[in-house]
Amino acid sequence: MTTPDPELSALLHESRQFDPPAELAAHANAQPDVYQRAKEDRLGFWADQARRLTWDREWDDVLQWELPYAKWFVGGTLNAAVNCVDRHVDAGNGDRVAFHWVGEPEDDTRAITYRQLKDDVCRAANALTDLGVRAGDRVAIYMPMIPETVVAMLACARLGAPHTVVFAGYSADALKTRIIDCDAHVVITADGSWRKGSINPLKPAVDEAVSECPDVRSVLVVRRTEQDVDWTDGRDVWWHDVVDSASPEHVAEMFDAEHPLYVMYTSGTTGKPKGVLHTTGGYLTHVSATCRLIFDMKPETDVFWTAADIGWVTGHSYIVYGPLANGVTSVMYEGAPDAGGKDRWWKIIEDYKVTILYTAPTTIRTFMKWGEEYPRAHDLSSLRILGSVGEPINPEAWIWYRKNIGGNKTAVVDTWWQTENGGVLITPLPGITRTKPGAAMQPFPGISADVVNNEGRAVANGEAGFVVITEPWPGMLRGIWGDDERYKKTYWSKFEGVYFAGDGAKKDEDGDFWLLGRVDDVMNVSGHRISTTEVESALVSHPSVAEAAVVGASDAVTGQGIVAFVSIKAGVDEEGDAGAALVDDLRATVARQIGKIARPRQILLTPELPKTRSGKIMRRLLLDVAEHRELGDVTTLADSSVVSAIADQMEAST
Ligand code: 6R9
Repeated sequence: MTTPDPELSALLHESRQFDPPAELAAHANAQPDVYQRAKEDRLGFWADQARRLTWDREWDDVLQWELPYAKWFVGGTLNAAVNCVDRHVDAGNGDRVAFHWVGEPEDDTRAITYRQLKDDVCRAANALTDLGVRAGDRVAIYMPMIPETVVAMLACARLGAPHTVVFAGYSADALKTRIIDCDAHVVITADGSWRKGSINPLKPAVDEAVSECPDVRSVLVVRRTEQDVDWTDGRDVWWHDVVDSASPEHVAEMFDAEHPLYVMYTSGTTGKPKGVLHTTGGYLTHVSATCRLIFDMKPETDVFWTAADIGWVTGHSYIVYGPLANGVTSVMYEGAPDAGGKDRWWKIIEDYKVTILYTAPTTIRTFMKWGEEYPRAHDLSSLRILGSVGEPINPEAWIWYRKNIGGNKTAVVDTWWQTENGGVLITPLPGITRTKPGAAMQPFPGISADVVNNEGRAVANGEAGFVVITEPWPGMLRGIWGDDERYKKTYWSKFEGVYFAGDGAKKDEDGDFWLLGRVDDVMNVSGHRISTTEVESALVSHPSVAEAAVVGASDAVTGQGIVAFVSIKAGVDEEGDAGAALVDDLRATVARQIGKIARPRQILLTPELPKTRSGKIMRRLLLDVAEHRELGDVTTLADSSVVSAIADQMEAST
């Protein structure tokens, strides 16, 4: 691992700055004294945030910290679903819309009030109880972007049964691995999902996955796309049969603040995904506070839209738990950004008068490619805050976003965080921060972050290094499911006593943070984290493949694009059509084992891969090749002619 080179980053030449919009600043939930308050009494600040939730019993201690294990709000009890739903109804806001749900087919919309959501969550909790789900049991959720997905998650939370939501773009194999790893006995899914006007079947993937999960006893199926599905009697049950008829009365049990809320799988540097564990009180405090202070949520007037998938942590924290804990109205959209036209999003914003939009740079770059005429055709004047998350946002994309979507008047918040963090850690505050396009600026109040060099010492302003979090925070992961050693090794062994994020960053002359991307082998494709090892393993599983090396090459649209270098076994025909067919087959293999999102952008069939003398594949050089750069240092190679041959081949192929 090398320290990121700040000179490689064009970000450094960015000098534009933007003051917070005056109107926003005047009424913002976060006023400038918030930083000072949190600095003077960090735990007191977090306790104040926690008090905005409804607790059944208040905690005895805000924090107990035994490195690397934190317990927050120790002794406190609460129920996450009650905090997200019931208490808003009890406070007289039952008629407020929780979700304006927009289906992909036009005119397929639903408005769900907090009262309806409460009834649905209670029904689902009763139905799950009938299926034998008890506090502590894990439930796997493999669902499209429909309201039932939120209901399913909250029903699990209500029962204290940690959910594990598996992104519906993942394959049967990926689903199986996750079900087995967290030992879920119940799976919730749908017949299919809509994607650009066609049906993407989900139930067959669940059938395939579950055929190898002997402990799964129930599959609860929502009818969404209405095509025929195979049915296993005694195991499969329709949601409309058991949930719709269940009682809307359910008395929620209160759980310890540290009771597990969910497990979310994310890629690590080895092939096996990590089950990141989040618990209840600290997590809910963190996501609720960040919603209120970063997105300045005003439940009476705001319409919030996180345009992300629920299967990503961003969906968990900023579609489900954070906005609902604040009692705000959200938009939830089922489909692709260009379903029904390249202006679909802008039409949604106009129709629902969305005030806050949160999305990823990869999507913003796609919109840039499509052109300004699409947003221009709609009235987007309701917007007041734009958020970005998932990867570094290029200054040009930031400026484009603010100008074409924000009408040059909104605040833009570039929020840095990770699945492991639970909620945002480094970000501007929209009514306070003078923003710099491309910079995530400063740690959120109550968060202690720094940039350190190889020795773990804080770098001076103007220098780059590794992002570390130096104090525990409420939304932090509590471990990796079933793998304590990996938890310690991945996050707490690189530098003593601090959390190692795996990202590079630079602190500029003012001490503001500019994130520079991952320093390990995790790629970021359209905001999805995919490990190089995972894709390599899939490729190598193909009978014709000898070896594979995968790199994430920078890509103008997706952030990184997967480029695979594959050496095939002797005797396998790779000339002409046979080679093309093999490449197709390899892409299909990756799609099957991991998901379509992991299909390489380019596969180069090469006779050999460049290796060190000790046999390690030199991905760094392959990245140079994939990005059409001069080759870096080749002196550690066993045979340097291998990589120059690959470079020639790459130039010939593009
Ligand atoms: C929330 C989320 C985490 C990785 C993280 C970093 C990258 C996220 C970023 C950003 C620069 C930002 N990342 N936000 N990089 N600026 N604003 O994305 O979680 O899927 O776990 O990914 O994403 O590299 O380490 P997750």
